[in-house]
Amino acid sequence: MELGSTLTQFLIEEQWKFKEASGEFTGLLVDIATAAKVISREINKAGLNDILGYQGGQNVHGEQVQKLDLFANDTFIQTLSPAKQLIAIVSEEMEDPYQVSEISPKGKYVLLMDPLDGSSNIDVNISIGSIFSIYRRKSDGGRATMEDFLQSGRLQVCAGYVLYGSSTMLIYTTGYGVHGFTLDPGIGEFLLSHENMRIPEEGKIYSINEAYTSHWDEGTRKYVEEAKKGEKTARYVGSLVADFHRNLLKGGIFLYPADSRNPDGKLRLLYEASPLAYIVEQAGGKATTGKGAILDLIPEKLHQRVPLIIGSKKDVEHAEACLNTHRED
Ligand code: P6P
Repeated sequence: MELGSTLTQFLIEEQWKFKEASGEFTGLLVDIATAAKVISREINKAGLNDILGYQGGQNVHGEQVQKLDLFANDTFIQTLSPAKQLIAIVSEEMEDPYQVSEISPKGKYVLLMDPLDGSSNIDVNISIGSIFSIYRRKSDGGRATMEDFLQSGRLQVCAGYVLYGSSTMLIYTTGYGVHGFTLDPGIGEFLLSHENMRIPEEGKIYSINEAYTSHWDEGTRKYVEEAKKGEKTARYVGSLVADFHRNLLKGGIFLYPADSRNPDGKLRLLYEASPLAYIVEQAGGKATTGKGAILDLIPEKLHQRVPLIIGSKKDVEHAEACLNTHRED
């Protein structure tokens, strides 16, 4: 039986295309995949291990932190720190960056992540995900500084996510297409299943939480109204990675816009919107705040929120037109 390319084989073949590549980056992605396997194993038996339910603590944003959020955060840190390629890790679960530079002074990269997004869905067995973004350090030597993290999304060297769903998938881009790998738990390998993923130019799915209709601005209301009049159907999982991945495969648009309660939306720029924006643009789609491309934003704070409208090019352009025609500011 043809096994197909493993993630490691694929990464090494990709690395050979760049004669100056040192292999450090390949090692970093392999370690991310290792962490994903450990997290996937834990998620798949969470109900049995009584790992469900609130840790009782809260994260930096005052949100209840589920045990698996902490487990995922710790797993990435424990797996990636010894690798020596990273000088620091930023995580939704940690107020400040985790400095690794003491043990890896020659590290070239910083990693920003949402270790487990959508964790409120854990208890009800809905797909959840990890999202990551990697940049080259800008500071020269020593501990990582804010300039290493607050970089435009266009400077990402890699962006990816892991979807813990009916199967566990790892999807990533390094600027040379979007590639998807499916975990075969029987052999513990991520196997190439979706090479050069492309998002359909237009889709039939719109994804937004319509419970907030009364808080939307006129432009958002107008877009959703037109979507309803058209051929579209509504799908909303409430788990960003699941909603994004479905649209990447089938086409469609996901919107978490600014509204009267959240003028900057809910989702985080550095480790949610920006990596997914890099992936969707590499797959031929678009990602905008409604006023401009996500990847053109210059971040000001580690945990800053941003409105996110992302998906098929034509759908996002139509949504942008509605938002700008009916802009209230
Ligand atoms: P709402 C999950 O908590 C999350 O961060 C994303 O995964 C998801 O897209 C969004 O929030 C859902 O938010 O306000 O619709 O429940």
